[in-house]
Amino acid sequence: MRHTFFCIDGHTAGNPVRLVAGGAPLLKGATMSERRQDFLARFDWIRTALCFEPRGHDMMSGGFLYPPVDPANDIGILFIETSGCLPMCGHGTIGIITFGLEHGLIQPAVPGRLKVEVPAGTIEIAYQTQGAKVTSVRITNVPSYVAARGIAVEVEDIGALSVDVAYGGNYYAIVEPQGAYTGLDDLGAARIVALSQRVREAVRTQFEPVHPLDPTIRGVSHVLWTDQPKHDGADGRNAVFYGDKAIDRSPCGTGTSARLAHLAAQGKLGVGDTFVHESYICSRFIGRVEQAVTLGDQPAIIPSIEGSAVATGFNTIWIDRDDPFWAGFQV
Ligand code: PYC
Repeated sequence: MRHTFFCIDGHTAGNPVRLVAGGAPLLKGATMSERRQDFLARFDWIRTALCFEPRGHDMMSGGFLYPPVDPANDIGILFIETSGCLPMCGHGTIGIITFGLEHGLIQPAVPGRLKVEVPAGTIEIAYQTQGAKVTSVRITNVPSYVAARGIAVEVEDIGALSVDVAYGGNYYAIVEPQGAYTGLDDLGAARIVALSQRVREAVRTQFEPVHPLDPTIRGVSHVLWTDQPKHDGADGRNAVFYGDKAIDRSPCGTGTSARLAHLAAQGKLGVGDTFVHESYICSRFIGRVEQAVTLGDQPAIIPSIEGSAVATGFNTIWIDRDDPFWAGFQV
């Protein structure tokens, strides 16, 4: 038996995005969060088959378009990634919206603007075009906040670290330069991956954040290492670890949102301030603190992130049940 998925592949600021434009399963649920739970229960093999080797790789990420649950919105997105089905993915949204608009899969009610349902909530999009190309996408994201400060961890090969946890659509362990952590280039990619695995595990043994309004969103999934910017015009650089071995090639939309909430909570950013974030490979997103709000009883901000994406081609992917690796594998 063979399943066929028609995909538009590309990248946002260097990180892969696979928009699965044909083959999305019908999902049950009155919200995208409930549809996410249904997908995880019944269709997670589609995610592993499309994201893991041999059809994907450690960084693979993407999503499906769905009709919105609320007709006042334009579209729904369900994200898939090596790490699971994220509640929200910033680089994925920028790519999916770009490819969806460029290929006529998304029809905006108001040109230049979209309301998009994702499992973490409803986000707003403002986009610019030049001819048939989408040249920039700004996401006004879900409320973002700091969930914990100063979690002390002892990590093999780097020693004692103090870690904060912030939410920007996923929960991030945030590590600022301190002690033996002197900057990203001093660590190098292989060590960032190895240390991030340990930091995430050490934080998880002490603290499990739970979203104030949606208890299905819980737990630290990503690690964000902060650093000074490398180039003029940027305000900071990061390396974001996700899945088991990935470093985000983009500055990470939900990571940038979490970092904006983190800096706002420290009094280093206020409403209206922008923060140009460089990724590990020095691609950029422009973050901005849009609004101060509350989330449950937590002080929070509404951040926005702007970036752009490039489609690299169509990809018709078969998952053949006779293939010994039909559901994908990880090493
Ligand atoms: O851009 O939000 C993001 C993201 C999450 C994981 C990888 N990228």
